Amino acid sequence: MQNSFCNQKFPLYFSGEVVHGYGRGSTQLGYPTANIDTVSLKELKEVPKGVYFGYCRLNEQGEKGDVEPMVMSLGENRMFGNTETTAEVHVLRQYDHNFYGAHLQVSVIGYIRKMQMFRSVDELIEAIGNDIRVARAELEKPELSAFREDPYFK
Ligand code: RBF
Ligand code: MG
Repeated sequence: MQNSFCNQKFPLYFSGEVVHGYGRGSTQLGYPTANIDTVSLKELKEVPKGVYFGYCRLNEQGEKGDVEPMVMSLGENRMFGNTETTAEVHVLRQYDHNFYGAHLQVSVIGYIRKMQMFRSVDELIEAIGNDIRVARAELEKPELSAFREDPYFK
């Protein structure tokens, strides 16, 4: 499958350990993100920066979790003056704990938009809300339903 706005081939699989980020996602934005360790990021070097959607699974203490929908940002968080590339996954499910040290498997199945520089944090928050609506709508499409059952998650 290929997306018309982005020449990346999907699905794109990667996995890695959840590491500490800047701690802004949950506090400032209201959208907590699991940041993936930089070793795994090398696998993403050739992948265009941007906002993506797909599925992920969180494996904690060796226990496989459920496959959950997610949105992901890949790039520099220019809004906050960061210059290093990060991959951050926001899981579309409410959790009451953080994921530090957990192993996250990710299957990226589509591209949403480019990373942007917004005029305010409020505009970024609004954009993320919209990304989530786009992701949910895409993932409801029958032609994408098989990705939840991907053998990658078996
Ligand atoms: N940061 C940006 O600077 N520009 C963006 O367009 C942007 N889009 C994002 C979209 C999603 C779905 C998510 C989860 C994050 C996005 N971020 C973006 C990253 C955001 O700045 C980051 O998660 C927080 O600063 C916490 O590190
Ligand atoms: Mg984070």
